[in-house]
Amino acid sequence: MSIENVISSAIVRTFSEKFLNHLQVDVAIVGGGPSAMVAARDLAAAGAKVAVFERKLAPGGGTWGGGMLFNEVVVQSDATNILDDFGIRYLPIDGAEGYFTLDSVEMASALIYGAVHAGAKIFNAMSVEDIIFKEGKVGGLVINWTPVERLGMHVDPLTVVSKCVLDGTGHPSEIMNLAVNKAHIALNTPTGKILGEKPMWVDSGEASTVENTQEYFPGLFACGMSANNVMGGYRMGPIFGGMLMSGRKAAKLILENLGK
Ligand code: 48H
Repeated sequence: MSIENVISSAIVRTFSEKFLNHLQVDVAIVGGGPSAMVAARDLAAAGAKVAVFERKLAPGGGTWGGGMLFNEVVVQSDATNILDDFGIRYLPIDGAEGYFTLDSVEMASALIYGAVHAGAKIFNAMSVEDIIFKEGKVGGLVINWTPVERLGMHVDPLTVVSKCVLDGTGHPSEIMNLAVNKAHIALNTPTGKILGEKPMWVDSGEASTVENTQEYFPGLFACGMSANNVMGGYRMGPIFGGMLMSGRKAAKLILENLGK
């Protein structure tokens, strides 16, 4: 066999095995942002079978760009234990006790590595375009390659069956929107609908991101900015402690749901 064939065969075989093995999972996570990466790591570390579907080539979501492309972010002391779990370093901010800066590239890469190393499988360049909704229950995701989505190619999708779905799609809450607008699900919000993100208020946004991380319909959870958008929380700019704590809370709630 030629080396060219060995390389191609090995890639096709190992990818296919990985993909086949994750067409049915405990938890299907949409989006590979910071909240989702923490959730994926905690879930996988606790023994759940986890697949993450990320639209872009690189997971990490809004982490990489820091604040306005200055590639540093801020995390508060409530969340430094999560940074420690991932081996992410941070520096105190002079005159602002309890707040730290960290390199956003270190954070993004460490979160991704931590999730994968714990056993979560990340499928990048795959977009979630719909949910499975059978007999009133959310049963998983409908996926397609992002280039297919971007080029508007008429190609039918494939599916991933899961016990729980976690919407980690950030500001647009894409899965919750599908749940409300296509499945006509009444979410666990005051109106049953998506309340919509409010303007910036750092402290409130940080607290509400964690509070709003919950199960919004049986088997359907939201974390990070998606949860905040669903429940009408304030935005907070480039402070990421709330995202990390939201991911941890989502994992805890889902593990309880799975009985793990
Ligand atoms: C596959 C998808 C789909 C889809 C979206 O926005 P994120 O970084 O996620 P969070 O909520 O963990 O973090 C939010 C944070 O980055 C942020 O924006 C903050 C703190 N903003 C504050 C402010 O004031 O603005 O990542 C979401 C990820 C992205 O990578 C998307 O590409 C991906 O989800 N995604 N992947 N299928 N349908 N929709």
